[in-house]
Amino acid sequence: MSEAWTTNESARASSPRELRRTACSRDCPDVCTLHVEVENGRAVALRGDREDPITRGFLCERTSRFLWRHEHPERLLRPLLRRGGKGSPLEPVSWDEALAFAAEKLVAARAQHGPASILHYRSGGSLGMLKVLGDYLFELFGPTSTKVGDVCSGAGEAAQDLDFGMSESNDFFDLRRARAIVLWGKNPHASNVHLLPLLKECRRAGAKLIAIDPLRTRSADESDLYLQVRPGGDAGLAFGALRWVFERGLEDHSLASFADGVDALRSLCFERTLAAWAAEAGVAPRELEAFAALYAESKPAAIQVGWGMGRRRNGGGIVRAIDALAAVCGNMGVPGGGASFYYRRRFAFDTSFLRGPACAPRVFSEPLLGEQILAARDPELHCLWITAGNPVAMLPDSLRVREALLRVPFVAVVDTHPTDTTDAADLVLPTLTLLEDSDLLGAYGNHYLRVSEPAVAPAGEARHELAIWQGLAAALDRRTGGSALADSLAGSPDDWKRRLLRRTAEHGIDLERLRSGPARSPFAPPVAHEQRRFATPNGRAQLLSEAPPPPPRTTAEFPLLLLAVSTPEAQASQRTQPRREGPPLARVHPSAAGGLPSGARARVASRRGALLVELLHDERVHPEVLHLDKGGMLREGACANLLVAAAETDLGQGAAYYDEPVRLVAL
Ligand SMILES: Nc1nc2c(c(=O)[nH]1)N[C@H]1C(S)=C(S)[C@@H](COP(=O)(O)OP(=O)(O)OC[C@H]3O[C@@H](n4cnc5c(=O)[nH]c(N)nc54)[C@H](O)[C@@H]3O)O[C@H]1N2
Ligand SMILES: Nc1nc2c(c(=O)[nH]1)N[C@H]1C(S)=C(S)[C@@H](COP(=O)(O)OP(=O)(O)OC[C@H]3O[C@@H](n4cnc5c(=O)[nH]c(N)nc54)[C@H](O)[C@@H]3O)O[C@H]1N2
Ligand code: SF4
Ligand SMILES: [Mo]
Repeated sequence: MSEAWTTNESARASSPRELRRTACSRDCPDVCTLHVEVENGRAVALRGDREDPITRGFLCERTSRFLWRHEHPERLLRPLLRRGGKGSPLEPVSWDEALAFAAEKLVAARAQHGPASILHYRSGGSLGMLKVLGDYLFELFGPTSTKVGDVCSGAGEAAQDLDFGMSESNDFFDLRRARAIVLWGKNPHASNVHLLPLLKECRRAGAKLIAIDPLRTRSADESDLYLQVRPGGDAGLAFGALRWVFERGLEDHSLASFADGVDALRSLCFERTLAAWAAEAGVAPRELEAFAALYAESKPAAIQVGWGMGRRRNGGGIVRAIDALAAVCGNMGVPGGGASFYYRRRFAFDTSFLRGPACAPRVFSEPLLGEQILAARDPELHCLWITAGNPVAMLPDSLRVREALLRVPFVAVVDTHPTDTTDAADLVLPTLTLLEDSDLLGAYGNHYLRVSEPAVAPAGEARHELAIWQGLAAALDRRTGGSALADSLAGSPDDWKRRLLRRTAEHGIDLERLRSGPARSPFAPPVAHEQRRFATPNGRAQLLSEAPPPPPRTTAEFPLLLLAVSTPEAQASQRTQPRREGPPLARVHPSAAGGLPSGARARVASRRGALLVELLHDERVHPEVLHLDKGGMLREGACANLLVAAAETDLGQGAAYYDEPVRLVAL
């Protein structure tokens, strides 16, 4: 259990306060160590651990306010079932009834239509590694259909897999050795706040900061050089910078010894003038040159590639172009360098009991989920099980996703709070919040491993996900005879943690060690791709030889591109504070408001739909962009994704969220 002790402060008060330590499990690169103050069994305050080298004693806005969400009156506290079928209200039922109902539906679907008629969809409500046990149950029961692709980082990871054999980053603190740092489509003030103290430190030590973003973010203000690139124009910027480098012979002198495709890349860069590349990027030629000079002449230089850089039709190609710039300038496989996109968070854990999508009888592409469910035949989809995700609000083409859920005869959702997705579900099962949960965590923005342990007891009848899978396994076994599923899932959360930690334990990182604080993964070298040995088939970096298609052109009919990106206030669709009254705010450059005044209500229309918004003029937004907050839901009238067509990225089956042309329509 968690360490617990009485503070001096609370010793003075009559009711003792305990401090409990756990880890934040949200889909966030940081994975903070949390201190939870508990009074009479209730969490009353949250703080960031001072000793955790990443957390440094502070939390982000969304989690410092998490108690609001944790104690929200709408919190799911009992299983809920639509007894009267679709359209009837969700009514409380016992766990036994809920699990028996689910088991009956799953067993009938498997018997009558085969395991391909069942799909388990899991998303990022928690980064806890024990969440894979839900995947495990569906694999054992089927294997059933599964999702493939990754709307979050699929394109970027696939790009780096091609270029470098894997997507991996130098140690978090290695940034201290960089002479220049590029925040390429990355807004740490919103989505990676524990990078900020390190960036500040690096700058004080003399590193130059470069920001590239169609939105002038706070980081842009703090940088030495800011380029307001055209949305999706980044490949042009990278190729232009590469041309500048090749023209001056500034490429790494040993490039040919570790990279394939140098000549083809060079020819590609010389196909256009610097001015033409700058035009594609939407920046002035002198800005492109200033960027190329600062990046190429600062040795070493580190690029921090934002996770959103791949979320375009040509997003994989864009990340490949950035990778190529890093490699050509000699910044790969060296301290202080890198094109850091992802820290391999799952790699340390032993999940060898899972077989993965290769064993599935059918796969559904995550970005195309709605249309693929509707189109599914032989068999049609009969059961959809959704865990830790709100696909209706968060996947593209929200109305189509909702239509698909309403069409599937049985939809079960495991969540902590009501969402657009529970609104379309037949059965809703309540699970634990991050303050109640017990799990193992690996971060995707640093190499630390951490353990979460319950700070408070579960609210109402909410259950640990493992207990839900075990209950469902037993109910399935009862219907089919035997005990195979329940036997396979047996064990406490700690038993499973130990199982997943088998490999790290050989290096001294076992459960007991993690309980004393975060530990760096023993498998992550301080410098990724060390000695410029890459995990590609021939051990060499693979430079791209073809330019990705240019970014989408805005048209007279749809003069803006929708950019709905992270807001500090929410974790995707999970709010931790009340929503402001009225329609969501849409920010546009004053020159792009079509004469509508700031504060006016208007409709944002795309080819897929329309959304009522309140307009805000904002000089910081690129004139071709309409900015909304990520995470709005249909139930709040704020769902940006109802505007977005479902389309896959060029690589990795990601979602092209940021390519949607829109226009403002006066009311
Ligand atoms: N507060 C908060 N934090 C979060 C999340 C959240 O919802 N809220 N989500 C978490 C998750 S799931 C993830 S994956 C990460 C999100 O990681 P990201 O998606 O990378 O983060 P964002 O901050 O949404 O977007 C980063 C920046 O990319 C810029 N950008 C968009 N298009 C382009 C382009 O074409 N070129 C360039 N150069 N820049 C572009 C945007 O303007 C934005 O400022 O953050 C995590 N952290
Ligand atoms: N327009 C636009 N759309 C985007 C993005 C964007 O930048 N722009 N970003 C995309 C990205 S990067 C991502 S990762 C996705 C995120 O998409 P989702 O992962 O679907 O996002 P959330 O809204 O966080 O939904 C997670 C749900 O899990 C629940 N939950 C929390 N903890 C637990 C738990 O322990 N167990 C279970 N079972 N449930 C839990 C939460 O209450 C919440 O309802 O959205 C994508 N959608
Ligand atoms: S959401 Fe991220 S930054 Fe916020 S407390 Fe959790 S891990 Fe830390
Ligand atoms: Mo994400």
